Amino acid sequence: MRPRPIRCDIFCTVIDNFGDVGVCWRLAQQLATEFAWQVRLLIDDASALEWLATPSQHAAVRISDFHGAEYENAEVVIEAFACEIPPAFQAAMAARKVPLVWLNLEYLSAENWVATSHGLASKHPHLPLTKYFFFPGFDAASGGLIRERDYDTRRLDFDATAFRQRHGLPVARQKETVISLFSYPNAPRDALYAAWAASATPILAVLPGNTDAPWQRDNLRVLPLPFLSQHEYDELLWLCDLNFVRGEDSFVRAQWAERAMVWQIYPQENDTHLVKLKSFLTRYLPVGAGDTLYALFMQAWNTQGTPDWPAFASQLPQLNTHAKHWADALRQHPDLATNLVDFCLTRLKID
Ligand code: TRH
Repeated sequence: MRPRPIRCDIFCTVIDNFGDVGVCWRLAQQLATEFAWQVRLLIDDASALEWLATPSQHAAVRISDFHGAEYENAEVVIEAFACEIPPAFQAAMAARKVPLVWLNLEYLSAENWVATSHGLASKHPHLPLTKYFFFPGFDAASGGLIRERDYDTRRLDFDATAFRQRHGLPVARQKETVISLFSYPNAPRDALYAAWAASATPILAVLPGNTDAPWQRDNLRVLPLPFLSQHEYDELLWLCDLNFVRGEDSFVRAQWAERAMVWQIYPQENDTHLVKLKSFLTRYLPVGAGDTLYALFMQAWNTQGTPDWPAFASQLPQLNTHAKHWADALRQHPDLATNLVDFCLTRLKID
């Protein structure tokens, strides 16, 4: 008799922006299509899925409202980003006769403490339940990064010309640098636009998720695009010579894209995000390169400074080579969904 598929509930609340839903949707898709798990996404605001998901993806994952959903005996329950599963649901989990695995999927961080926190167990204060902390990360001591099995195939099949036509990108000018720009409103974009306009070679900036009209100033053309599906957003990252990304998920996708990238980290109180930014740069850059033009540019981008575009642009070829080596090194570790499945099956005592 074939074993019954693992049932998995993923709880997600959308705090702001799209990272929470973006990560949960990717994970849900992977567990369903690559591991044949029966996945339900319990979410308080599914509106972003209208543009983020492709129509065919909807068949793979069931979507329920976060509040009031009944426990259906799932073997694995994932609470994304400490979103607090409703108490009645927790009580129903505790009443299950056979043990289940309850995970809290945490935010991505490059900080060293992740290695000692990943996989830690925490007993529920009064119910017979244990919750495990599952940390994404950049090395083997963490839960890894989301990366789909078909990522390389999709990339090989990517047709840049068709993408340009589909999204109305203008005919490329000679020596044009194509840049995607996805940032928070407080990024010093005007300073960058001024530098791009004054650039010696032409620049096309593509702004996904932006409803402004296209505009042009000197050597800069700016093309806003509607939000793309996650699949098409990957394609945009592959198309571009440089990608500005933010938060968590687009940041990871830009790394898989093997292109130079500039990251705007999600801002936190007391500037704790700047510590996290530094931890990432320490990992990402070769030893002793903490004060390179690249690090300075990224710091300026994250602190409303004035990013030195000409200096940065002169490093672009080396940065692209580095991005490839970085992705090669990351690929040596299993991806997050594979790690998560192993973790759960071990605890469920299933081979
Ligand atoms: O939207 P974000 O700023 O999300 C943030 C962060 O995740 C942050 O850590 C979290 O605390 C906060 O949300 C609540 O950036 P992020 O993480 O890149 O998420 C954007 C998602 O949208 C990602 O899945 C990529 C996707 N996307 C598209 O699919 N198409 C697009 O056109 C664009 C611009 C993004």
